[in-house]
Amino acid sequence: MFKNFFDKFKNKDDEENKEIEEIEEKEENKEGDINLEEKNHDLSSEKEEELIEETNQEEEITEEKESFFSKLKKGLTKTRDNISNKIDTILASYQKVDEDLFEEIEETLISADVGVDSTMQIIDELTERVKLERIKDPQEVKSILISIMKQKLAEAVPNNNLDTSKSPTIILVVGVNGVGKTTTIGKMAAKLKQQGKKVMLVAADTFRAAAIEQLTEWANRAGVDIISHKEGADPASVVFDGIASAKSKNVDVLICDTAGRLHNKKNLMNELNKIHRVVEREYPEAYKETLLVVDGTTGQNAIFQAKEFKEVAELTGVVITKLDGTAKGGVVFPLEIELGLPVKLIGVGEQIDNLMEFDSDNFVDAIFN
Ligand SMILES: Nc1nc2c(ncn2[C@@H]2O[C@H](COP(=O)(O)OP(=O)(O)OP(=O)(O)O)[C@@H](O)[C@H]2O)c(=O)[nH]1
Ligand SMILES: [Mg+2]
Repeated sequence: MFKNFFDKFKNKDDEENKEIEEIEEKEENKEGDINLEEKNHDLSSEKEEELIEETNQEEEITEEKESFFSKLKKGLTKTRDNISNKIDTILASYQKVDEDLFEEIEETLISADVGVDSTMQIIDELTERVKLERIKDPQEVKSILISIMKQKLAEAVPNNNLDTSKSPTIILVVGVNGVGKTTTIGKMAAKLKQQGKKVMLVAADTFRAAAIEQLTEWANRAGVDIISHKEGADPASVVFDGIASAKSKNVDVLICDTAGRLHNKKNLMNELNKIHRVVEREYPEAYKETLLVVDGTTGQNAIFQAKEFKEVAELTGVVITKLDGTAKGGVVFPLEIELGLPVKLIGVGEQIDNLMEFDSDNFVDAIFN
């Protein structure tokens, strides 16, 4: 509307404007030389400022990357001690590369919960590469091992990204009790809110009142809305209400907490199916993620849970929590290599900002460097 208004005004005064422009042009040409000099001066100082700004931005990005990496390293201290330090000691104790050396590396990986299958694949490839590249010095084995571990993860899961760029997105968070579902949801909500997204939580773990209270606390901490019913309510109906509210408030990301305390697989399957049906029916336009949360300190148990949940739900990714408190960070490998599940986030502490995006190269670097 305003544009039309101004356009009209412009037409009316077009002739006058032309005259003024011509006069201004003449005047400008007169002062041409001086202005050019000034302009050049302005341009060079502008460029300088731009350069300084660019350098500052680059420095900020490098600093961010560094603080991300040091946070990751700190979170993985115990796993690093368990894998990297042991491997360093082994390599230092060998004069030449032989069968025993490979066996000791294999034992180390298995004891750090890398999983038998994944370890075998890694060791087979390591043996082959060492032979092919005629490696004689045990010290050179480490960098090859690192590159194989990165390669194996990248081949198994090319993309670990938790995609929240689409709006609306609905994330169902599942997992057995005590693994860290509610805490992870709180951390995720805070992160997404910081990115400028409108987030809403759904308390579909109606198993006990404390679960609803705990999620409400996290919603307050993160500064986002929450939809909840009373203890014992039908979880699918809470999700139904959550979707209705999300639609009316134009929410970008709706995150649903679910109960982990179900008696058996059939119960779990029924409840998750019911929730899925509601989501499909009421929110077909939403991009869906179903994240399984596993507790990193439980090692092989986490793998077992992932297998079970994979059978009853269409998982799009895994969150491994409590990696700060465990030397069993190796579980990433069987989850991705044996089960093909993308690890999308990792929990490295109880605080609101202790949730990190998973990147396989960074992960391997953090446990070896
Ligand atoms: N150290 C550490 N503790 C964590 C992390 N994530 C969660 N926790 C702790 O794990 C405990 C259980 O977390 P919850 O979020 O309540 O787990 P849940 O899966 O929702 O449990 P239920 O609702 O009982 O099924 C809490 O004490 C959390 O503080 C983490 O990354 N690191
Ligand atoms: Mg919970």
